[in-house]
Amino acid sequence: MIRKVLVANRGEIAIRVMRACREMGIASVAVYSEADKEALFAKYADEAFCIGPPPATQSYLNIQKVIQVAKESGADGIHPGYGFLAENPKFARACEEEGIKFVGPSSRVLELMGDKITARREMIKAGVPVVPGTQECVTDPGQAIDLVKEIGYPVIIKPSGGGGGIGMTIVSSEGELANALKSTQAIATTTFGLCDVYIEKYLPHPRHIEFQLLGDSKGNAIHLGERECSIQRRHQKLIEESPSPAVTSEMRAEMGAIAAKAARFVGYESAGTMEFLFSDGKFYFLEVNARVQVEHPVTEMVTGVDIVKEQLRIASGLPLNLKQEDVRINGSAMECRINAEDPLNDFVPTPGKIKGYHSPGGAGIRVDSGVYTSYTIPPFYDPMISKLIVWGKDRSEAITRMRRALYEYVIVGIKNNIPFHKAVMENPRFMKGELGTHFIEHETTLIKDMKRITEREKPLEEKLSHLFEEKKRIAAIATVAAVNQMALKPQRVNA
Ligand code: MV4
Repeated sequence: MIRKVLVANRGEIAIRVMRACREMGIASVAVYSEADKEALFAKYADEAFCIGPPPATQSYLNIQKVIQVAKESGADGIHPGYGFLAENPKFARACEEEGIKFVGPSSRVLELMGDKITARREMIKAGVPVVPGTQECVTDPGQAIDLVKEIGYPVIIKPSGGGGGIGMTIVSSEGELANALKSTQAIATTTFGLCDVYIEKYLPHPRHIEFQLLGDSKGNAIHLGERECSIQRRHQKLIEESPSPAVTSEMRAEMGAIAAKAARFVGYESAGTMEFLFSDGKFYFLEVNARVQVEHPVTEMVTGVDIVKEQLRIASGLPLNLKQEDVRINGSAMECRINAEDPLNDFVPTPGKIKGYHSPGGAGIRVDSGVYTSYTIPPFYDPMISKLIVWGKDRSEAITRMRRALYEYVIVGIKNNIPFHKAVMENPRFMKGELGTHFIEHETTLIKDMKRITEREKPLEEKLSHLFEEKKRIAAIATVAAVNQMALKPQRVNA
């Protein structure tokens, strides 16, 4: 068994990993930047080392420094969390060469999945359905025009070195193709250092559905069902849920089996996600996320599997703790990402000091966070405050609980996107499960709804900021506030 894990990350995911370590009797080592001296994760760890200045390039992305601290502290494993070095094959290789276990797939698999053209080709070989498109890198405009004649417009040009939506260009007619190809290659080169691009048929209104996978070092792989992540804005997911309202148990069994088989095919070790577009009842492979994801708790809530503990067991050479037939999807879970951003001002980041903080609790609620009262969210990183995850016996109960929890949540001092989540939780189409990747732009009433919600809460907010300054009876007040808010408008869900 791994005995000591260095967590090469920050914030809530660093704490999430350290909590799993603590339950397993594994010691934890934090590395933090100068901006994170007061962060909770650095205090939670058994040991903590400052590794450099605030910019991530000089701290959390500094491979040499992270490896050096791992060696000095005697860590025999490194968990990369998500983002930063999580899918960096060079980092995984450096760990392999130093004899430190990287808690994730091998550098070979990271390389294979990191190049999206290679990943697509591997998935085709493994029998996974992909979006109609090119199998090779497209370089020449004439060649592109010929290829798209077979696919048909509209198409989408994607950088092979990318993923997550950055630098993609939609092309609706042949006249635009040559220029679009050139500009996408240019963006690909500057953003990812690789000019390779590929072309796919563009699906106009898909749902974003991903399967959670676990593979061990013995060649076993299973799936833990799907998550629907259609509510996103500029490639940032805001709400995720499992199961997807669009997926039947037959479809889940069929696609999950295909995804797990593909994981075995490439020799996938650790936790990972296979991302699909879902359109007209069909799944199309997009890419593999070779890491534990932000939204993994949604799957943990409906399956009862601790995904991070499984990662640590797998990294220690142990086989999977469960078989496919042991996996049951129980009830419904949903996650709202609570961000320090102003949803009424184009979602601009609003880092700063949290003057008052009270998070929701009670039945079916989980809050993963790295903040506390009087903590200052630094401006250098992702402005996520917390993840609010709820479980319900069905989707309707999950939504009711999410509403209840959002109205209990008190964050004083910085603007945040709770009004956005409150507005979505009472959106008729959301309640019916009618989701798609263009949900936010299509639902034009959301802004008006957020304004109404914010106005309604103004008097309360003024009262709360005063009381929080006095630090008095915070929990009681938050509860009263929640009851008051709920009483304003009785809500019923019919999903
Ligand atoms: C697509 C697509 C439609 N058709 N691929 C966005 C995230 C990344 N993983 C893949 N993405 C997409 N891929 C095909 N063949 C639509 C998206 C997409 C998107 C693309 C460009 C700009 C905004 C977008 C928002 C949601 C989904």
